[in-house]
Amino acid sequence: MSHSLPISSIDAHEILDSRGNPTLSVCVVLDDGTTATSSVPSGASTGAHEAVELRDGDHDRYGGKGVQYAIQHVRGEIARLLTGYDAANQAEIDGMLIELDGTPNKARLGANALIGVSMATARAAAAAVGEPLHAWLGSHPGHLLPMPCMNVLNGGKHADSSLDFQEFMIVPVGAPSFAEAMRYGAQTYAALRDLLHEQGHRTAVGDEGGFAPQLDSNEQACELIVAATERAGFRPGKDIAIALDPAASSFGSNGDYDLSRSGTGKLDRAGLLALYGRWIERWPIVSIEDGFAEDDWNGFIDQTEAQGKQIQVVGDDLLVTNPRIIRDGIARAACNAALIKLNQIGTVSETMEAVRMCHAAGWKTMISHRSGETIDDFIADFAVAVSAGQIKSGAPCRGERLAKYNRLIEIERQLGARAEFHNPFQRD
Ligand code: 2PG
Ligand code: MG
Repeated sequence: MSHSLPISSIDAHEILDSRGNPTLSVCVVLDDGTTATSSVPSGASTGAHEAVELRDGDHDRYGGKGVQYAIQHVRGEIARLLTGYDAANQAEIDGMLIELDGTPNKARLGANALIGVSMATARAAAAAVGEPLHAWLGSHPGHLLPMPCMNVLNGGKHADSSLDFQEFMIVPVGAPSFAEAMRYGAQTYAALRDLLHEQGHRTAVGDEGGFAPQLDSNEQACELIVAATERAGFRPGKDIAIALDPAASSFGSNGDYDLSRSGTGKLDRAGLLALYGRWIERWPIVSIEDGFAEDDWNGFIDQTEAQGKQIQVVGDDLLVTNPRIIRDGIARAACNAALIKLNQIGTVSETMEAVRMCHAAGWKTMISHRSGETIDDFIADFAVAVSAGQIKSGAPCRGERLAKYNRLIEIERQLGARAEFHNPFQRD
């Protein structure tokens, strides 16, 4: 099937993300009048090797976080280059963006500029041919809804809580459908709020919608999740499992880790691995992301070897959705899954390539939001398009988090009997 959907104009302007920081809204218009927009998310615990998010650095405006240069690049160089080209040819458009930028990490034009254009182009093409975005992006008919991993307790760089670990997620592994998974998650989240309240903890939420209490230890977070699961009438491990994103680069490097914020103290690589081992025995943990720092490849390799049969070992800051680094990660058996974030690499095509590479190696994938988000729900369609198997978009709380989950509920409804949903952590 060939399409010719020439781009007639591209524009961008500054909007605010969920932390009140500026970001880009990009608009692509086609010759036939189809108009599509996308907006760009932003991380707080970013990997050192992520594609570069271009910020103005003018401290009188948004503390230096303005994105006026990135916007000028979209309106200027990028619009001039892409006008007249076929929006239906995503690979060609993305290749042109990469070449125009000309740097290995998209530092010149900004990955925030590039991903905004790349996503809006995909959306415009899908709209022009009258297909849902997930069907347009999917090279084979993808009908698999992802397992939602909901971050219900926030720590690390995402909250002022006492938790060293950034994310404690609940995973409704026993749910029969995506919509039911959201119900399991939301009811457990509500039970957790009641428990925290009864115990005299704050129930204010962090950046990703999870609670951010002052607990006595990281362990207490897992205890509370299990208690909330039971209180909500679910079975820990059978209905609701736990996934962690310690985001260890934020409390350590090179094999030395400092868990003083929670009172655990300092641990070396082996000590941290042993701690995860005890946790896996004690709680229904199915996945640990960035359990070690991004420069501690040996930590990941050791964990995959020692614990990779029991749990999913996910690389986020380690792999930064970069096909070149993922190839290395696969060769070194550093993980058995990758976190996938479009803005870490900067184009839709490269993100799809990253997912393909993972699946070809037998790795699992989890599509991810950023801690700074907008109501753009691109990642929901993307997760279905690539049969990712998992998604994380924060807690079932805060509109920018729910936008993605609610879009997936809609996709599931639209797919009807064709929709598939299963537990990616099922052991045969
Ligand atoms: C992560 C992400 C998303 P951030 O570490 O996985 O939860 O956080 O967007 O701050 O990098
Ligand atoms: Mg992470």
